[in-house]
Amino acid sequence: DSGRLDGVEYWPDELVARYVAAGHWRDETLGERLRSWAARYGNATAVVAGEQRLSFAELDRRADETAAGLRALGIAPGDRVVVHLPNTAEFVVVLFALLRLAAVPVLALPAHRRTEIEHFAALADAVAYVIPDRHDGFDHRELAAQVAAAVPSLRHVIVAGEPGPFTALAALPAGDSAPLPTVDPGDVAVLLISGGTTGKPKLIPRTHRDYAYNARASAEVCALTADDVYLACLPIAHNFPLACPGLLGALEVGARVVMAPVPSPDVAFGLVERERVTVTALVPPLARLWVDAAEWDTSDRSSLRLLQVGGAKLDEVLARRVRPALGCALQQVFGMAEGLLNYTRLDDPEDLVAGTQGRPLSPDDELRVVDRDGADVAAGTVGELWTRGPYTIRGYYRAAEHNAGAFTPDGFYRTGDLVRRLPTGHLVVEGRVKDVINRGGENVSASALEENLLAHPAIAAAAVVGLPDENVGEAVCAVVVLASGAQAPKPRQLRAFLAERGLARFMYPDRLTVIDRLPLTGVGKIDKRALVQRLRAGQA
Ligand code: J2J
Repeated sequence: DSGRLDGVEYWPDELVARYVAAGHWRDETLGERLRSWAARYGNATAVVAGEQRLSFAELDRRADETAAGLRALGIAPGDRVVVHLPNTAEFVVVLFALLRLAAVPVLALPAHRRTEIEHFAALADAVAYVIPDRHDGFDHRELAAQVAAAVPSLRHVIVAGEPGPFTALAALPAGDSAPLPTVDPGDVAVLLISGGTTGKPKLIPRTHRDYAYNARASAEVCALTADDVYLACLPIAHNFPLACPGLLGALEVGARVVMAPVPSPDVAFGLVERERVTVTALVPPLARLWVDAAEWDTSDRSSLRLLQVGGAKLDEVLARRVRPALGCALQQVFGMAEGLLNYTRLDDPEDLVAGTQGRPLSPDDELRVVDRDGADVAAGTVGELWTRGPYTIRGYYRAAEHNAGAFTPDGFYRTGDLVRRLPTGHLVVEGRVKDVINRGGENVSASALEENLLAHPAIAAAAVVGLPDENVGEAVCAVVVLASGAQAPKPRQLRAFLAERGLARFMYPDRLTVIDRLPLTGVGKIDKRALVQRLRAGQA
């Protein structure tokens, strides 16, 4: 097709036929989905952000107006546009406007800064950059000036708010009512950012039909209906709150989406009470804050029925505290922006919900658990997860060289995640392939040690990393955050504790560092890369 973006690996014809025949892939584009939602749900509230409330019909109209304005600026089908907006109504309007123009949003996280934004903008040859004026104490217009100076393809900076020297989103040229371009369901809809905490982030091309399926099937697994109210706590540009089921899945069924400006319980609990929120999604460090805060916070959370937790391994002890503390069900989600989503099901027994990271969303998700040589491991043993399916990409955007290693010749994505598969099909995440520390020839699993450290009553959070060491090659460094009011365990006490738990001696940390808070990624996962940098610089 002439409309197809370059630098994208599309699915082979036989799989296209299969996913279409199965009914997963429909003749639908995300921009057109909004039109049918507006027809069906009309004046019902679609999006709540601060004091703004947009109905489905208003959202539809504003998306059209903004699309016309962006087109009048010169943004054309296939153009890439870096969208760097926090959880606001503008994010939703701009997203659908670009989708309708067949322009491709690159969905940056609010926490991204110059290094990341310049990398995305240059890699994608972005023509425009959409920003808030200020957010979280940071002036995005200053960043935009630097990015515009460094990236020659960038022609427009569009500002939600006070524009400074740039173009205000609220004052785009009027545009005309010429028909919008026809968009092919197999075309790239959005470029997501990869979550990997090693190496430069990659761009992930998601097509209209695969992403629509991703959202629709996720809404079904969560039994989402028009009576639900979804609270977007995590940054909305991230795959989890955007489409799992998130914003897109909620709108698909006529549910309302409430944008939380920050995910902390002091703000979010107020929104839960005010808007009668039924569902939300968090990463584990936030889930811990919520569960702890629920012990003393008296706001009314009785509307909550489901808390999704994913993005990193959820400690089983914390998992079991969710229902007693928050009065709602837990759903574990092991997902990735590259595609594959695993969910625990609403009717799964408690042990599976607390102790596993769920099972694949689609009957057409293909999973292999393999050893170092790429051979399938025996059932129930740990190996690397490889996957292929109706909403898993076949390659990163403009990354042919990297793709040769990250994907198999027959199109499986090598996730880099170590998992164990139970007879029920549920997966238990056992760490990352690269998160294994080679200590004098012994393999130390960072996640296994973290799990044991977290069992210590004085330890509230833990991250284990390897650091170069003259004697053992890589030393095992445990960085911990103490529980409030707790004393750091003495090395001898900690060793005795780990021995008591049956941990092999070579797994004991060589170094224990106590820190006030662990560095987090843009979506709120523990950022091990930043942690290693700090440790090497002697700052932790
Ligand atoms: C352990 N590791 C997990 C889990 C993700 C839903 C939920 C999460 C993401 C996400 C997402 C994990 N236990 N429950 O996109 O839609 C780690 C794995 C995985 C990587 C993907 C969604 N859930 N992970 O986190 O693209 O290592 O997506 O490969 O940001 O996070 O990161 P990301």
